Amino acid sequence: MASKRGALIVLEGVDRAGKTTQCKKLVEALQQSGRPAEMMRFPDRTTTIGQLISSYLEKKSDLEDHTVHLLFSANRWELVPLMKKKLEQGITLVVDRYAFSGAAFTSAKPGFCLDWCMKPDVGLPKPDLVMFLQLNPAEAALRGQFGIERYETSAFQKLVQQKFQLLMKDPSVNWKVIDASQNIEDVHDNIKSHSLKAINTAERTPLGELWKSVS
Ligand code: 2DT
Ligand code: MG
Repeated sequence: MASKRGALIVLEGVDRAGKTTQCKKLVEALQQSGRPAEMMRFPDRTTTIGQLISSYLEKKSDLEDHTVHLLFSANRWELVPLMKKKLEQGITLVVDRYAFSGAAFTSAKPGFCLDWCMKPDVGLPKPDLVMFLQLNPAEAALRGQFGIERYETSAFQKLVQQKFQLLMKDPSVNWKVIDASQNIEDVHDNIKSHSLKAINTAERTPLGELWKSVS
């Protein structure tokens, strides 16, 4: 029996916008309303590739910039079989960061163009919905200091934000910008209503392939 597939829902945004909190709340809300849902996050630091990435982010090791970019992508590809299986089983996946973070972060480094950065992720399962949690730097600063991991500086985050703005111009991706400066519950309600729509649409639409039109 062909059952209804789950939706692939991604949350993106700059540091401290509340992605992880909102992913957890969304999964809980979906489950409580009787919709099977699970959370995933990228990088997934639990795999062998993920451990290389984690050590790089913690500055315990150095990796050449192209190399680490490809590892982030490989870390998504290695989970694709599992993601597809879960979606086919009707489970909605709520994902904390995806290929958009991959392209935005690496292309914020000197010498990288957005196009090259997108290439390794072309053909990944295409999210049914990508919500960008928008928070301006002044408001982000009120939420506390940056951490000590790689990329956690205001100068770099500003460049990343600009790259996200470019990625959001792509009409082949279902982007929704969420005002992350509201309180947690209001942001959650907003995210939930977009997600419920996406889940309904996904039930009668085949899973797409990301950035396939990129030449
Ligand atoms: P967390 O703090 O969310 O664990 O992210 N990053 C992430 C990349 O540079 N490329 C990618 O493909 C992904 C998914 C963003 C850890 C950092 O890793 C960055 C922040
Ligand atoms: Mg972080």
